[in-house]
Amino acid sequence: MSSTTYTVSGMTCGHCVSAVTEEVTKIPGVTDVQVDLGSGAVTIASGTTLDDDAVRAAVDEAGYELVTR
Ligand SMILES: [Cu+2]
Repeated sequence: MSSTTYTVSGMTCGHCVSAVTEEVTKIPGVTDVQVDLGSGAVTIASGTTLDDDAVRAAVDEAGYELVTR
């Protein structure tokens, strides 16, 4: 079990938060997703090592941009 914090740009409201949470939750192995709207921090807990490309793709799918890692 590990957790990684990424930064996502473009989120402006609770709807954005739920869109990102929904897509990221679909990544295999992800057990929890916490989004801080103010800072854009997205903390992802997973049972396996996260694939940064999968996170990037999920955030992109939601309509936002991964700005770190
Ligand atoms: Cu929004």
